[in-house]
Amino acid sequence: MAAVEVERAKLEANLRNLKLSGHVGFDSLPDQLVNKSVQNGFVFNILCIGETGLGKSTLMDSLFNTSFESTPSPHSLPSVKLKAHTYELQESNVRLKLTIVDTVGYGDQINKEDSFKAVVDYIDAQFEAYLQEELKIKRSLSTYHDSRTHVCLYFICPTGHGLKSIDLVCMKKLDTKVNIIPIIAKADTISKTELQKFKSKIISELQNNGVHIYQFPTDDESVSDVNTSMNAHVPFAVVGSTDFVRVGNKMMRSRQYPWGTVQVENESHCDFVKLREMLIRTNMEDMREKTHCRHYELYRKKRLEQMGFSDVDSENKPVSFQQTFEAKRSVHLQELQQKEDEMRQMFVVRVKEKESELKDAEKEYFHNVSPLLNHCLQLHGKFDKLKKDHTEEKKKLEESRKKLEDDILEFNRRKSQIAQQAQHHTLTLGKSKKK
Ligand SMILES: Nc1nc2c(ncn2[C@@H]2O[C@H](COP(=O)(O)OP(=O)(O)OP(=O)(O)O)[C@@H](O)[C@H]2O)c(=O)[nH]1
Ligand SMILES: [Mg+2]
Repeated sequence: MAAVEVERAKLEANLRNLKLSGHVGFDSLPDQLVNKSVQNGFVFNILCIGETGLGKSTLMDSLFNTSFESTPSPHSLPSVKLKAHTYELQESNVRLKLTIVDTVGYGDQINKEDSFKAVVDYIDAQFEAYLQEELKIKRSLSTYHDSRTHVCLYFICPTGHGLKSIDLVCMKKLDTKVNIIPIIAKADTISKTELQKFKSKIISELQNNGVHIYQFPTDDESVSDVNTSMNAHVPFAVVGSTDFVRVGNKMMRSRQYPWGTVQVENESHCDFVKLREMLIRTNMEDMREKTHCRHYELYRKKRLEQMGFSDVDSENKPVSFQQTFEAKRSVHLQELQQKEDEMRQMFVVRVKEKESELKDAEKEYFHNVSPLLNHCLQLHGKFDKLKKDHTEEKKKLEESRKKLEDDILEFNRRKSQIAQQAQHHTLTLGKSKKK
């Protein structure tokens, strides 16, 4: 026996039953509870899963005897989506915040393998939102709008041929997350004898595939008889309508055909009244409770375990939240330290690698580039020497040219001088001859 259970058994052994000698007043506790609940109002969330045009919106209008806004969906959507609408309803002094979630495009895709995914994700998202609110330090659960799905009405096509695989797959995925009530939609399209066979076929298919649908509770004496008999009528064959036909002096919700009228609220025509009775009038609170205590609890347990929390340690001894947190923290710090060491080692290795790469590059430089550079330097020296020689040569040539030019000038001067002298001599000779 675990230590906690031993402790509890000890406490119970010390309990004494006492009889009060007069009226104290705590017998008013249930009334206090009722008053408080009425003041706060109630929340109820319905998820309608069914193929496009199967009568989901019409049935909701019929169930709550009102007209919720709705637009028909096309058959061409590439994937399934969920649409939620919330309404504030009031009956006598009881306020109900009702959310109706509808599948849009369900069963319209060629590949229906993932049709259930959008639904599962939606339900999980509502659980997660509630869990996050619950885990907050400053939480306000009393004013929080609880959007967890309390019931899923699964609309079955009135084919008369049992369930489609999409129905079985989807219900199987959802049966641990939500209270499923399967209903046969548009039941006015099936004959009475066919309907009985159809119902039995659906139930046996659900059983054979291990799908757990919601059972109306039979542990409460006040409702156990009615609930037991109603459990035998599931799946309810329902008809919905937005039209009213006068029957006697009353306007009745009905569907009129050339051959007669189907009255929605007539129990010999369909199971609509049974569904309304079970869903709204008798078991609404049970569904709210099962959602919180069974389905949400399961989700919460899985999520907290995923996060690494547990009520017991590896030796099956109870551990507190703080101990788990501290253990997780030290593991985390160790991991961080290990990562830091690994990174440091990696850094050292990388630096060494880079150093050896640099050395190799240096070696290669001296091996290949340096001789080239030497050769270049030699060439450069030779070029400088040649340039110097060339300048000197040029200078010498320039001097010789200048000297030559001077010589030519001198020569020309002398030549003209001699020429003048010669002319003068000739003239002188001529004069002397004439004499
Ligand atoms: N025969 C029959 N027709 C019905 C019933 N309920 C609704 N319809 C008709 O089916 C058509 C579609 O009904 P809706 O209530 O819009 O169906 P829905 O599932 O909400 O459709 P989407 O939102 O477009 O997917 C309408 O023409 C309704 O009059 C029913 O119980 N029997
Ligand atoms: Mg609709």
